[in-house]
Amino acid sequence: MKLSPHQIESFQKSGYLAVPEFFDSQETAALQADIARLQRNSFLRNVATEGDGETSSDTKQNLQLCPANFYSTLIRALPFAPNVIDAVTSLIGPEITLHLDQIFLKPGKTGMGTAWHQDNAYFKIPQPLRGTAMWIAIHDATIPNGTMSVVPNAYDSLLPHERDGNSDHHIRCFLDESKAETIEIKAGGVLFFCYGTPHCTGDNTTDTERAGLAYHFLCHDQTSEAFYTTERIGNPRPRLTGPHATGGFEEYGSRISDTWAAEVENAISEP
Ligand SMILES: O=C(O)CCC(=O)C(=O)O
Repeated sequence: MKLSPHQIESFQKSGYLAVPEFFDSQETAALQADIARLQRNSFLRNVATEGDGETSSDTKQNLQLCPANFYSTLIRALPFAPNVIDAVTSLIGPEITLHLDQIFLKPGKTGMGTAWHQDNAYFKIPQPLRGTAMWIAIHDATIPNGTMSVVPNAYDSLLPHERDGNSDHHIRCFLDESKAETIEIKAGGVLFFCYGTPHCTGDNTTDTERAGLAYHFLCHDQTSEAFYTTERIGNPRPRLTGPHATGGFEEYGSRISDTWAAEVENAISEP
């Protein structure tokens, strides 16, 4: 899927872009099956706390796995998929690197949202429009199950952030929520939002779980040498395009590009 000039302009103006049906039904089924496997094996951790930012909550759940690529060759392969590389380079390219990947899963009824924040409060790149999240709706993301909200045209200035008492590590900001847009998106759809765009998710008030798989990409011109070495803290940061890109070989020790289609087949054919 190639993004149109209108979509690219819309992202660059408002700081976000929703793309329904970015992944087809087979790819979406593969991601659903693989995330169910990770959950079955208890790889996701409840990061929700009782308001003090420390005490693990028994009643609320914000299940997270970060990074997830160590546990799933499918999740590892996805950023190398040609349509992902095409879309991300057209938004923030030309030389793009995968910064981070993570899963957020909100069980039915007890699932808790993630508070308002700007990713650049964590990442601190010089130009917040040169990095983007790609948040994939693994299940239909609706208002009742706490889909993503964003504030458009607000990426330029970094708001003050503080520790979020409802999470053991997240930070949060406070803003005028009347400017927010809540985006409902079916499973397989994608929401791109740049590192400066304020965003949050809501509680899941339905009976069924909802997950999002988030990747963060940035343009190489926003990085330093330390980004790939001392600041990496054990998480590979594969270069996806540009003269240093090796199809994942340098970062993972084997070629990952061209494996997406086979990984999808594999994930859906597993019992
Ligand atoms: O899915 C969520 O609850 C939050 C995702 C998020 O904040 C992010 O991807 O930056």
